[in-house]
Amino acid sequence: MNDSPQDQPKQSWWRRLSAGLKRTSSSLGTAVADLVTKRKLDRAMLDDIEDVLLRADLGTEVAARIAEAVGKGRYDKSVSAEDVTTIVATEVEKVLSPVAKPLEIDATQKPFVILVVGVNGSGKTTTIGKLAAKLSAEGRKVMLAAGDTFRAAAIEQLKVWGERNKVPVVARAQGSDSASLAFEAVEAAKAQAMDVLLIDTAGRLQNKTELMVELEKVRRVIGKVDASAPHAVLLVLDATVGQNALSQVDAFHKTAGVTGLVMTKLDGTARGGILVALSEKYKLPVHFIGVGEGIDDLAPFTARDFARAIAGQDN
Ligand SMILES: Nc1nc2c(ncn2[C@@H]2O[C@H](COP(=O)(O)OP(=O)(O)OP(=O)(O)O)[C@@H](O)[C@H]2O)c(=O)[nH]1
Ligand SMILES: [Mg+2]
Repeated sequence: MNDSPQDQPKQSWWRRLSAGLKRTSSSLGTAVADLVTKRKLDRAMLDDIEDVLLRADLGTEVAARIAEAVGKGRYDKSVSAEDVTTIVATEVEKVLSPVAKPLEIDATQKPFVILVVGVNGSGKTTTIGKLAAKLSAEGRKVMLAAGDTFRAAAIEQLKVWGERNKVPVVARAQGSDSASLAFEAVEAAKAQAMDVLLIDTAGRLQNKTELMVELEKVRRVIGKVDASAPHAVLLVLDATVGQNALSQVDAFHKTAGVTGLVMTKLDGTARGGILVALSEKYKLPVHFIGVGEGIDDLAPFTARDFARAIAGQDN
Protein backbone atom coordinates (compact mmCIF):
# COMPACT_ATOMS: atom_id res chain seq x y z
CA MET A 1 0.00 0.00 0.00
CA ASN A 2 1.31 3.39 -0.93
CA ASP A 3 0.14 5.70 1.81
CA SER A 4 2.25 8.78 1.31
CA PRO A 5 0.54 12.00 2.48
CA GLN A 6 -0.05 13.16 -1.13
CA ASP A 7 -2.00 10.00 -1.85
CA GLN A 8 -4.35 10.29 1.09
CA PRO A 9 -6.70 12.99 -0.22
CA LYS A 10 -6.82 11.25 -3.59
CA GLN A 11 -7.64 7.96 -1.87
CA SER A 12 -10.33 9.49 0.24
CA TRP A 13 -12.12 11.18 -2.64
CA TRP A 14 -11.80 8.07 -4.79
CA ARG A 15 -13.44 6.15 -1.96
CA ARG A 16 -16.24 8.69 -1.75
CA LEU A 17 -16.70 8.70 -5.52
CA SER A 18 -16.80 4.93 -5.79
CA ALA A 19 -19.01 4.71 -2.69
CA GLY A 20 -21.23 7.47 -4.10
CA LEU A 21 -21.60 5.68 -7.38
CA LYS A 22 -22.04 2.34 -5.62
CA ARG A 23 -25.78 2.44 -6.11
CA THR A 24 -25.29 2.84 -9.85
CA SER A 25 -22.46 0.34 -10.13
CA SER A 26 -23.93 -2.38 -7.94
CA SER A 27 -27.37 -2.28 -9.51
CA LEU A 28 -25.67 -2.41 -12.89
CA GLY A 29 -23.39 -5.24 -11.78
CA THR A 30 -26.22 -7.27 -10.22
CA ALA A 31 -28.49 -6.83 -13.22
CA VAL A 32 -25.73 -7.84 -15.62
CA ALA A 33 -24.78 -10.85 -13.52
CA ASP A 34 -28.42 -12.00 -13.49
CA LEU A 35 -28.59 -11.71 -17.26
CA VAL A 36 -25.45 -13.53 -18.22
CA THR A 37 -25.51 -16.57 -15.91
CA LYS A 38 -26.31 -19.93 -17.49
CA ARG A 39 -27.10 -18.45 -20.90
CA LYS A 40 -25.26 -18.12 -24.14
CA LEU A 41 -25.11 -14.70 -25.62
CA ASP A 42 -27.81 -13.84 -28.13
CA ARG A 43 -29.64 -10.76 -29.42
CA ALA A 44 -32.22 -10.91 -26.64
CA MET A 45 -29.47 -10.85 -24.01
CA LEU A 46 -27.83 -7.87 -25.65
CA ASP A 47 -31.16 -6.02 -25.67
CA ASP A 48 -31.53 -6.76 -21.97
CA ILE A 49 -28.01 -5.51 -21.29
CA GLU A 50 -28.81 -2.35 -23.23
CA ASP A 51 -31.91 -1.82 -21.05
CA VAL A 52 -29.83 -2.15 -17.90
CA LEU A 53 -27.42 0.48 -19.20
CA LEU A 54 -30.27 2.83 -20.09
CA ARG A 55 -31.62 2.51 -16.56
CA ALA A 56 -28.18 3.61 -15.33
CA ASP A 57 -28.72 6.91 -17.22
CA LEU A 58 -25.81 6.34 -19.62
CA GLY A 59 -27.88 7.48 -22.61
CA THR A 60 -29.11 5.67 -25.71
CA GLU A 61 -26.00 6.02 -27.89
CA VAL A 62 -23.56 4.88 -25.24
CA ALA A 63 -25.83 2.00 -24.16
CA ALA A 64 -26.14 0.81 -27.77
CA ARG A 65 -22.40 1.07 -28.30
CA ILE A 66 -21.59 -0.93 -25.19
CA ALA A 67 -24.10 -3.65 -26.14
CA GLU A 68 -22.57 -3.84 -29.59
CA ALA A 69 -19.07 -4.13 -28.13
CA VAL A 70 -20.24 -6.92 -25.81
CA GLY A 71 -21.76 -8.77 -28.78
CA LYS A 72 -18.67 -8.60 -30.93
CA GLY A 73 -17.30 -12.13 -31.36
CA ARG A 74 -19.28 -13.47 -28.38
CA TYR A 75 -22.48 -14.77 -29.98
CA ASP A 76 -23.36 -18.30 -28.79
CA LYS A 77 -20.63 -18.12 -26.20
CA SER A 78 -20.98 -17.67 -22.49
CA VAL A 79 -19.94 -14.29 -21.07
CA SER A 80 -19.14 -13.29 -17.54
CA ALA A 81 -20.41 -10.24 -15.69
CA GLU A 82 -16.77 -9.10 -15.50
CA ASP A 83 -16.47 -9.22 -19.29
CA VAL A 84 -19.43 -6.86 -19.50
CA THR A 85 -18.39 -4.43 -16.77
CA THR A 86 -14.88 -4.25 -18.21
CA ILE A 87 -16.40 -3.21 -21.53
CA VAL A 88 -18.62 -0.70 -19.71
CA ALA A 89 -15.55 0.86 -18.10
CA THR A 90 -13.66 0.96 -21.40
CA GLU A 91 -16.49 2.46 -23.43
CA VAL A 92 -17.40 5.01 -20.74
CA GLU A 93 -13.77 6.08 -20.50
CA LYS A 94 -13.70 6.61 -24.27
CA VAL A 95 -16.65 8.99 -23.99
CA LEU A 96 -15.23 10.85 -21.00
CA SER A 97 -11.57 11.18 -22.00
CA PRO A 98 -12.09 13.98 -24.55
CA VAL A 99 -14.17 16.08 -22.11
CA ALA A 100 -12.09 15.62 -18.96
CA LYS A 101 -10.19 18.86 -19.10
CA PRO A 102 -8.74 20.95 -16.29
CA LEU A 103 -10.01 24.48 -15.82
CA GLU A 104 -7.22 26.56 -17.25
CA ILE A 105 -6.71 30.00 -15.80
CA ASP A 106 -5.16 32.30 -18.37
CA ALA A 107 -2.75 34.33 -16.24
CA THR A 108 -2.60 37.12 -18.83
CA GLN A 109 -6.20 37.98 -17.97
CA LYS A 110 -6.23 40.04 -14.81
CA PRO A 111 -8.68 39.24 -13.48
CA PHE A 112 -9.64 35.94 -15.07
CA VAL A 113 -13.41 36.23 -14.67
CA ILE A 114 -15.42 33.10 -13.92
CA LEU A 115 -19.21 33.29 -13.97
CA VAL A 116 -20.94 30.46 -12.13
CA VAL A 117 -24.46 29.51 -13.21
CA GLY A 118 -27.05 26.79 -12.65
CA VAL A 119 -30.47 25.90 -11.29
CA ASN A 120 -31.50 26.40 -7.67
CA GLY A 121 -29.57 24.38 -5.16
CA SER A 122 -27.22 22.72 -7.66
CA GLY A 123 -24.18 23.69 -5.56
CA LYS A 124 -22.96 26.94 -7.16
CA THR A 125 -22.06 28.84 -4.00
CA THR A 126 -20.42 25.83 -2.37
CA THR A 127 -18.43 25.12 -5.54
CA ILE A 128 -17.22 28.74 -5.56
CA GLY A 129 -16.05 28.33 -1.95
CA LYS A 130 -14.19 25.13 -2.81
CA LEU A 131 -12.69 26.64 -5.98
CA ALA A 132 -11.54 29.73 -4.11
CA ALA A 133 -9.64 27.44 -1.74
CA LYS A 134 -7.97 25.58 -4.62
CA LEU A 135 -7.03 28.71 -6.53
CA SER A 136 -5.71 30.49 -3.42
CA ALA A 137 -3.65 27.41 -2.58
CA GLU A 138 -2.07 27.76 -6.03
CA GLY A 139 -0.96 31.24 -4.98
CA ARG A 140 -3.54 33.24 -6.90
CA LYS A 141 -5.26 36.34 -5.60
CA VAL A 142 -8.95 35.49 -5.57
CA MET A 143 -12.01 37.70 -5.17
CA LEU A 144 -15.65 36.62 -4.88
CA ALA A 145 -18.73 38.51 -6.05
CA ALA A 146 -22.12 37.93 -4.42
CA GLY A 147 -24.09 38.10 -7.65
CA ASP A 148 -27.01 36.23 -6.10
CA THR A 149 -28.69 39.38 -4.86
CA PHE A 150 -32.13 37.78 -4.43
CA ARG A 151 -31.69 36.32 -0.98
CA ALA A 152 -29.92 37.84 2.02
CA ALA A 153 -28.92 34.32 3.06
CA ALA A 154 -27.16 33.82 -0.28
CA ILE A 155 -25.02 36.92 0.27
CA GLU A 156 -24.22 35.79 3.83
CA GLN A 157 -23.34 32.29 2.61
CA LEU A 158 -20.79 33.67 0.13
CA LYS A 159 -19.33 36.00 2.79
CA VAL A 160 -18.78 32.98 5.04
CA TRP A 161 -16.85 31.26 2.22
CA GLY A 162 -14.88 34.50 1.79
CA GLU A 163 -13.90 34.52 5.47
CA ARG A 164 -13.07 30.84 5.45
CA ASN A 165 -10.75 31.37 2.47
CA LYS A 166 -9.53 34.81 3.63
CA VAL A 167 -10.46 36.35 0.29
CA PRO A 168 -12.39 39.58 -0.34
CA VAL A 169 -16.08 39.47 -1.24
CA VAL A 170 -17.85 42.18 -3.25
CA ALA A 171 -21.45 42.36 -2.06
CA ARG A 172 -24.38 44.72 -2.04
CA ALA A 173 -27.68 44.82 -0.23
CA GLN A 174 -30.31 42.20 -1.02
CA GLY A 175 -32.47 43.20 -3.98
CA SER A 176 -29.71 45.10 -5.81
CA ASP A 177 -29.29 44.61 -9.54
CA SER A 178 -27.03 41.61 -10.06
CA ALA A 179 -25.65 42.85 -13.39
CA SER A 180 -24.43 46.14 -11.82
CA LEU A 181 -22.96 44.17 -8.92
CA ALA A 182 -21.05 42.04 -11.43
CA PHE A 183 -19.85 45.17 -13.25
CA GLU A 184 -18.61 46.71 -9.99
CA ALA A 185 -16.90 43.50 -9.00
CA VAL A 186 -14.93 43.26 -12.26
CA GLU A 187 -13.82 46.87 -11.81
CA ALA A 188 -12.82 46.25 -8.20
CA ALA A 189 -10.92 43.09 -9.10
CA LYS A 190 -9.09 45.01 -11.83
CA ALA A 191 -8.24 47.89 -9.50
CA GLN A 192 -6.95 45.48 -6.85
CA ALA A 193 -4.93 43.40 -9.34
CA MET A 194 -6.78 40.18 -8.60
CA ASP A 195 -5.88 37.05 -10.54
CA VAL A 196 -9.31 35.47 -10.45
CA LEU A 197 -12.82 36.79 -9.88
CA LEU A 198 -15.52 34.20 -9.13
CA ILE A 199 -19.04 35.56 -9.66
CA ASP A 200 -21.93 33.78 -7.96
CA THR A 201 -25.41 34.00 -9.48
CA ALA A 202 -28.89 33.23 -8.24
CA GLY A 203 -30.24 29.78 -9.02
CA ARG A 204 -32.72 29.83 -11.87
CA LEU A 205 -34.82 27.20 -13.55
CA GLN A 206 -33.83 26.71 -17.15
CA ASN A 207 -37.41 27.20 -18.36
CA LYS A 208 -37.92 30.62 -16.70
CA THR A 209 -37.29 32.92 -19.64
CA GLU A 210 -37.01 36.22 -17.77
CA LEU A 211 -34.38 34.81 -15.42
CA MET A 212 -32.39 33.40 -18.31
CA VAL A 213 -32.55 36.81 -20.01
CA GLU A 214 -31.19 38.35 -16.80
CA LEU A 215 -28.22 36.02 -17.06
CA GLU A 216 -27.53 37.25 -20.59
CA LYS A 217 -27.57 40.78 -19.18
CA VAL A 218 -25.02 39.86 -16.49
CA ARG A 219 -22.76 38.47 -19.20
CA ARG A 220 -23.17 41.52 -21.40
CA VAL A 221 -22.48 43.97 -18.60
CA ILE A 222 -19.32 42.12 -17.52
CA GLY A 223 -18.17 42.45 -21.13
CA LYS A 224 -18.42 46.23 -20.83
CA VAL A 225 -15.55 46.35 -18.35
CA ASP A 226 -13.47 43.77 -20.20
CA ALA A 227 -14.58 42.71 -23.68
CA SER A 228 -12.98 39.28 -23.29
CA ALA A 229 -14.81 38.55 -20.01
CA PRO A 230 -16.28 36.34 -18.69
CA HIS A 231 -13.35 34.09 -19.50
CA ALA A 232 -15.11 31.00 -18.21
CA VAL A 233 -18.77 30.24 -17.58
CA LEU A 234 -19.18 27.22 -15.34
CA LEU A 235 -22.48 25.39 -15.24
CA VAL A 236 -22.92 23.60 -11.92
CA LEU A 237 -25.08 20.47 -12.22
CA ASP A 238 -26.50 18.37 -9.41
CA ALA A 239 -25.96 14.70 -10.30
CA THR A 240 -29.04 13.63 -8.37
CA VAL A 241 -31.44 15.21 -10.89
CA GLY A 242 -30.66 12.59 -13.54
CA GLN A 243 -32.12 13.21 -16.99
CA ASN A 244 -33.18 16.81 -16.19
CA ALA A 245 -29.49 17.73 -16.38
CA LEU A 246 -29.74 17.41 -20.18
CA SER A 247 -32.27 20.23 -20.52
CA GLN A 248 -30.25 22.33 -18.05
CA VAL A 249 -27.16 22.04 -20.21
CA ASP A 250 -29.21 22.82 -23.30
CA ALA A 251 -30.76 26.01 -21.88
CA PHE A 252 -27.73 27.39 -20.06
CA HIS A 253 -25.47 26.63 -23.01
CA LYS A 254 -27.70 28.69 -25.28
CA THR A 255 -28.16 31.71 -23.01
CA ALA A 256 -25.03 31.86 -20.92
CA GLY A 257 -22.42 30.43 -23.28
CA VAL A 258 -21.27 27.71 -20.91
CA THR A 259 -17.58 26.84 -21.30
CA GLY A 260 -17.40 23.97 -18.83
CA LEU A 261 -19.26 21.82 -16.33
CA VAL A 262 -18.94 20.94 -12.68
CA MET A 263 -21.04 18.03 -11.43
CA THR A 264 -21.82 18.03 -7.72
CA LYS A 265 -23.28 15.55 -5.21
CA LEU A 266 -21.65 12.53 -6.77
CA ASP A 267 -21.04 11.32 -3.21
CA GLY A 268 -24.50 9.86 -2.86
CA THR A 269 -26.45 9.21 -6.00
CA ALA A 270 -27.54 6.36 -8.22
CA ARG A 271 -27.66 8.74 -11.15
CA GLY A 272 -24.03 9.54 -11.85
CA GLY A 273 -24.34 7.88 -15.26
CA ILE A 274 -25.98 11.04 -16.53
CA LEU A 275 -22.54 12.61 -16.81
CA VAL A 276 -21.75 10.06 -19.52
CA ALA A 277 -24.93 10.85 -21.48
CA LEU A 278 -24.18 14.59 -21.18
CA SER A 279 -20.61 14.18 -22.34
CA GLU A 280 -21.69 12.11 -25.33
CA LYS A 281 -24.33 14.66 -26.34
CA TYR A 282 -22.77 18.06 -25.64
CA LYS A 283 -19.06 17.32 -25.46
CA LEU A 284 -18.57 20.25 -23.06
CA PRO A 285 -15.45 20.11 -20.90
CA VAL A 286 -16.01 18.66 -17.44
CA HIS A 287 -13.60 20.32 -15.02
CA PHE A 288 -14.51 19.18 -11.53
CA ILE A 289 -16.74 16.87 -9.57
CA GLY A 290 -18.17 17.55 -6.12
CA VAL A 291 -17.99 14.62 -3.73
CA GLY A 292 -19.15 16.25 -0.49
CA GLU A 293 -20.01 19.50 1.26
CA GLY A 294 -16.57 20.30 2.68
CA ILE A 295 -13.98 22.72 1.36
CA ASP A 296 -11.74 19.90 0.05
CA ASP A 297 -14.55 17.96 -1.58
CA LEU A 298 -13.97 19.18 -5.11
CA ALA A 299 -11.87 16.90 -7.28
CA PRO A 300 -10.54 17.39 -10.78
CA PHE A 301 -12.52 15.22 -13.15
CA THR A 302 -10.64 12.20 -14.47
CA ALA A 303 -12.18 9.93 -17.08
CA ARG A 304 -10.62 6.69 -15.96
CA ASP A 305 -11.54 6.99 -12.28
CA PHE A 306 -15.10 7.92 -13.10
CA ALA A 307 -15.48 5.13 -15.65
CA ARG A 308 -14.13 2.53 -13.23
CA ALA A 309 -16.33 3.81 -10.41
CA ILE A 310 -19.44 3.56 -12.61
CA ALA A 311 -18.51 0.04 -13.64
CA GLY A 312 -17.82 -0.89 -9.99
CA GLN A 313 -14.16 -1.72 -10.54
CA ASP A 314 -11.36 -1.18 -8.05
CA ASN A 315 -9.12 1.77 -8.68
N1 LIG B 1 -23.28 15.96 -0.68
C1 LIG B 1 -22.95 17.05 -1.37
N2 LIG B 1 -23.59 18.19 -1.12
C2 LIG B 1 -23.24 19.28 -1.82
C3 LIG B 1 -22.22 19.26 -2.81
N3 LIG B 1 -22.14 20.50 -3.34
C4 LIG B 1 -23.05 21.26 -2.69
N4 LIG B 1 -23.73 20.53 -1.78
C5 LIG B 1 -24.81 20.96 -0.87
O1 LIG B 1 -25.94 21.30 -1.64
C6 LIG B 1 -26.67 22.34 -0.99
C7 LIG B 1 -26.87 23.50 -1.97
O2 LIG B 1 -25.60 24.07 -2.23
P1 LIG B 1 -25.40 25.61 -2.64
O3 LIG B 1 -23.97 25.78 -2.91
O4 LIG B 1 -26.04 26.50 -1.65
O5 LIG B 1 -26.23 25.60 -3.99
P2 LIG B 1 -26.56 26.87 -4.91
O6 LIG B 1 -26.54 26.35 -6.30
O7 LIG B 1 -25.68 28.00 -4.59
O8 LIG B 1 -28.07 27.16 -4.46
P3 LIG B 1 -28.94 28.47 -4.77
O9 LIG B 1 -28.06 29.64 -4.51
O10 LIG B 1 -30.08 28.35 -3.81
O11 LIG B 1 -29.38 28.36 -6.18
C8 LIG B 1 -25.87 22.73 0.23
O12 LIG B 1 -26.41 22.06 1.34
C9 LIG B 1 -24.47 22.19 -0.08
O13 LIG B 1 -23.73 21.90 1.07
C10 LIG B 1 -21.56 18.00 -3.07
O14 LIG B 1 -20.68 17.85 -3.92
N5 LIG B 1 -21.97 16.94 -2.29
MG1 LIG C 1 -26.10 29.92 -4.10
